[in-house]
Amino acid sequence: MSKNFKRYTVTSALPYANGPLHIGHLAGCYIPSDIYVRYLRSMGRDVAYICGSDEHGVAITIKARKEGLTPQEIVDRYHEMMKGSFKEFGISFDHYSRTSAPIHHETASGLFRDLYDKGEFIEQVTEQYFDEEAGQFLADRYIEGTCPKCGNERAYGDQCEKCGSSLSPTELINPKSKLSGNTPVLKETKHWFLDLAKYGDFLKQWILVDHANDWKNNVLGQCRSWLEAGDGLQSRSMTRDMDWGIKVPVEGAEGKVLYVWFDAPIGYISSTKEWAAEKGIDWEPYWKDQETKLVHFIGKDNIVFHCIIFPAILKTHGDFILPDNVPANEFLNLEGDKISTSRNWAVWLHEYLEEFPGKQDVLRYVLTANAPETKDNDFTWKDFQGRNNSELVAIYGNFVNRAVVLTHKYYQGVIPQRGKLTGYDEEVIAVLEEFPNKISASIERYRFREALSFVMEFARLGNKYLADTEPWKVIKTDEVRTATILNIALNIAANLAIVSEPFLPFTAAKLFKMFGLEKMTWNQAGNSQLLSAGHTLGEMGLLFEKIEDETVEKQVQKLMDTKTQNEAANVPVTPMKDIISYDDFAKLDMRVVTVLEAEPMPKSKKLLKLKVDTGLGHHTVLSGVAEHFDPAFLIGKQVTMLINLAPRKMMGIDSEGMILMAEDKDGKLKLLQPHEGTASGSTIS
Ligand code: B3M
Ligand code: ZN
Repeated sequence: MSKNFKRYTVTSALPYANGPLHIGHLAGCYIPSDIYVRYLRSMGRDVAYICGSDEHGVAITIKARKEGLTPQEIVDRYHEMMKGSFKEFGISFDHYSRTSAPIHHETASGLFRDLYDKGEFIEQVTEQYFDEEAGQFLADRYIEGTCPKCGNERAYGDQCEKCGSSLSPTELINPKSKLSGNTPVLKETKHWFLDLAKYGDFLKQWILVDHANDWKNNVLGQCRSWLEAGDGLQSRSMTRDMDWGIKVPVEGAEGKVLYVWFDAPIGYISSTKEWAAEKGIDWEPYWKDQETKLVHFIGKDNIVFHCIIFPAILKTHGDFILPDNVPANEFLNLEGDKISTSRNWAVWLHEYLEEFPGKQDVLRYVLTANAPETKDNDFTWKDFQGRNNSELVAIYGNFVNRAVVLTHKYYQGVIPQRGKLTGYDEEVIAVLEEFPNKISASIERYRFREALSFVMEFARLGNKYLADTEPWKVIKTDEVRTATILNIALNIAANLAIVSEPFLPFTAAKLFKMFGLEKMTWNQAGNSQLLSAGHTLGEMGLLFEKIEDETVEKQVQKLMDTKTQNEAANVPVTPMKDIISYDDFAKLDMRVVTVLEAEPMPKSKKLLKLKVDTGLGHHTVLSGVAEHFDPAFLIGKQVTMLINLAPRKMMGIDSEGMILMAEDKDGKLKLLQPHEGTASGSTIS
């Protein structure tokens, strides 16, 4: 199939250190890359699995502003948190670095300087939006305005999330600075552009021809639309006017940093350097030797950077290899809705770990079985429960459990000798011998869903074998036959452990322990005598357990609550009335009053008749609060009243003033009360 490489450099996108990780991250590129790498290691290959936190760019500075913290405080917090979540889910990076590391600053800055010295950048003065109040140029996401394509009023300077168009800030209609809310002005500034058009022909050949058959269709499709766009590839600025990031290492670039998408992919190289230094080996072959296979796992929104811009940079530099593949996934939705950090529409990994302790493999399983490999997909709690109960518990767990329990019961945990094989045994063994290759072939083509479905098919085969041969009945009449059945069943289970390991590493570890074995590798799989007779099994353990309706209902409820909260937050606040003078305000005589009596008004649903002590005497007020308060509740309460409102006759009674209330977004009324008892008649001003 594919060429045999000497070593592998596998990367997964560096997540922005601006928030916790959720299931969309795992499904997008971390689980697929981890499966691939675990498989390669099991095959005995030399692999560097590289990642780290992306700590630059406006994603970080915007979050810092929102939280009132410094960018450094933000990245310190989330770097640790993300690193911890990856570890808990068994994402087995060889190295997890961060782009604030000195070695990264050095590497990215060095690479920029190198291209600069070769004259690869076009220096260009352009007009960019500037916020005069904040005294700052506004990078992409600091500008919001109306999308010229779809009219969305909250489009960003670089992209409209509603219609998906990529934009430049000057295209926005009615642009506003997110820093001050003011309309920004255009001001001249110098930047360094990469002339991408120069690489157009090379990129077309390399991607659309050389990789036409091995790259995924969704990736090729996006590349084609960039490479074949009518006006060709546009040059892109590799610098920004910002103070958070890597300083531009040339003269006359004060106050400017490298564009985050220039520095972040270089983070893969710096992280590899850091890893190699710790191991005391040379990093260079992992990035420069043609016999190294470089694979970037990413989400679909990162395709242009990994397939066009970064390769153009590597190619121009000249020393580096280019990726052999960029298997990008599409997006994962949650219960039919786009995952969103700002709307809190997500399943957060740290919360999952608290609520489903020890069930990392269940999530890994569901996210792989339902991975958005070729199109966007949906995660639902119902599907999560269904796959756990009817696949992991009922098939995988049930099969392994029966084989192990029966061996303990009939043979004190010692693997029995196999006797003469039946035709059925031979058929099953033939399938067993073939399965690992079938799974390998899918993994090597980055088809992890398909690979996992084969793993499950293999477990199903074992389960069926036991159901068909019924050793628990045969034991009563034929001990030799029972021994043969269990020997074969245990060997299926041991093979299952090997091929499951990339997908379900925690489960595989438990299985190896249950078999009393060190971890076995892929090269050993496909052998029906992996476990030899006489070998003693280890201690039994529980692999999977049923997930009850109420457990998933609780999760669904949590999401519904989020939805309700979001909807409430979206109800607009009543706009401000016209400005008034102090004199207008001073005309209002507002007092704290005490309710002495309260009774319903006959024939009125809405009105209560109140007698209040205003400090100046007793007044009667009709108040439209009957649907909100019980008369008895109001008696004795201190409330706020406008006492000099012209009396009004209602239903034959003079109402001498107005009780003031707060009305919330749902139209609920709240009393306005002094926070401590106050003399009736105290003035409010
Ligand atoms: N941090 C974007 C993202 O998290 C970006 C990836 C960088 S990969 C070099 O989607
Ligand atoms: Zn739009």
